[in-house]
Amino acid sequence: MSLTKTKIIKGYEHVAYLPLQYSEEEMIKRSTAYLNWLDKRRSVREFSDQPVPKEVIENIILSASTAPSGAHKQPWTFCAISNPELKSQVREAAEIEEKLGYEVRMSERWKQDLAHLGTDMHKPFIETAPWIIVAFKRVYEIDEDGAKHNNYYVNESVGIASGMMISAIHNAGLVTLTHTPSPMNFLAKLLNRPANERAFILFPIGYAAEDVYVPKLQRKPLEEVSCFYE
Ligand code: IYR
Repeated sequence: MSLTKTKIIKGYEHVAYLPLQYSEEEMIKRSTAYLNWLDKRRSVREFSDQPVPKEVIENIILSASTAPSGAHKQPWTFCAISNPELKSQVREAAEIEEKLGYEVRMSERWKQDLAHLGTDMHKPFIETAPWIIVAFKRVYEIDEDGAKHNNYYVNESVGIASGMMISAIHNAGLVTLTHTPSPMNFLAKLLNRPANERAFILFPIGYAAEDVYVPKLQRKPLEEVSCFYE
C-alpha cells in the first residue's frame, strides 16, 4: 500500500506535495550558504584525466533531468562519452569548427571580449576529461503512428536542465565548462543521433587539473543584475 496521498483533479491523478519549508532564519542561513557554495563554481579549462565513476555521471544526468520543461516533455537527451577514440573524434571535429570560428566567423570585437578568458581553437579538454556530456535538444517527437509533434519551449527547457546539470557537477566536486562549438551539427553525426535531436552544449566533466588557475573575474553586484518593485 502506498502512503502517498493521491487525488483526481480535472480527471488526472495528482499526488500530495510535501513542501520543504523553513523558518525565516533558517531560509536566510540556507540561501546564504547556497549562494556562497554556488559562487565557488568556476568554468575550468584544464582537466585531470583521473576517471570518474559512471554512477556519478548517471546521477548528474538524472539531476539535470529533474528540470521543469514545456508540457513536461523533457525535450533532451544527454549523451555521455568516455570512449577515448570517440572523444578524439569529437575533439578533432570541434577543433575544425573552432579554427574556422576563431579565424573566420568571429568578429574582432568578439575575440577581444574573450581574450581575458584565454579560450582559443584548441580543445584538449575534450580528450583529457574522463567524460564529456553533449546535451541535445529534442525539437520534436515522433509518435507510434509516425506523426511528428513539436516540443514546447525547447531552448528554455534544455537551458534550465543544463544549468541544473552544471550545479550537479559542482555538487559532486567536479568541474566543467560550457563548450559551444559552432556550428554543432558534427556532434549529431558523430554520435549517430536521430533527426529530431540538435546538439545544444558540450560539457567536459572531470576533476580539475592540479594547480589550475582561472581568470580573476568579478561577478556583477546585485544592483546591476536586478530591479526590485516593492
Ligand atoms: N565557442 C568558442 C568561442 C567561445 C565563445 C564564448 I561567448 C565563450 O564564452 C567562450 C568561447 C569556444 O568554445 O572556444
